[in-house]
Amino acid sequence: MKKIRLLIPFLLLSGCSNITVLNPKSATGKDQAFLIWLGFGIMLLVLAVVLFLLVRTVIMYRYTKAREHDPTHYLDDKQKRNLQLAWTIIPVILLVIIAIPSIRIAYHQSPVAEADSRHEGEHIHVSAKQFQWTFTYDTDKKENNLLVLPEGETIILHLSTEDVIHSFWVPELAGKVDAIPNKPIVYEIDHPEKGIYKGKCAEYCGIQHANMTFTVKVVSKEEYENYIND
Ligand SMILES: [Cu+2]
Repeated sequence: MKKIRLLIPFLLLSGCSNITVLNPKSATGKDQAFLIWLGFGIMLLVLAVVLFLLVRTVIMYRYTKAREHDPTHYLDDKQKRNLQLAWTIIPVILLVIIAIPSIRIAYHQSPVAEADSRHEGEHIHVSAKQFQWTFTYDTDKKENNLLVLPEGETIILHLSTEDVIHSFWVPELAGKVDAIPNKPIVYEIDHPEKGIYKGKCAEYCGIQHANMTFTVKVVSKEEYENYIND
């Protein structure tokens, strides 16, 4: 009972709100969620096999007066070799299964320096400062704490900061990406879906950090054009 009471504050502290990164609304977010589920699935598989073997071993090779309790004692050399091969090769295969999509997605999504920006798309400048986000469009339209995006396009964000390090994060779309002083970087969001999302600063940046939030509105291409030409 005492142990259960000890657990309660941890449950409260863990926060029970929806895990929005697992409800992605952009191609970028979907790739990230895929990696989370892939890693989680393989972890569950490994856990199930290890628990099964543990319970099986504890029962099959439990101590009795009649025998010694060394499981490998009952295996011949060939069985031991096969076991060692299995627990070497299978983890390598699992790591390769995780590594291939991880490297592909990480390479595709990594923020790059301005000079290395690779793709065409809607360019938007994102400037962070304590404790506010400013979004500037090609038409010189400027707005604080509201980011409007066209649905289904490739969005190219040019991230910069006027003071300390901040981190751009829209859990349902993409992020977290640091905005670093004197080092503008480019980050892409692919194919956002229509909707209204919450964004926040994900790097502790000062006393009002928790209030450094913004709203993301993904609208049709037409509404977007009207907005930035307004
Ligand atoms: Cu911040």
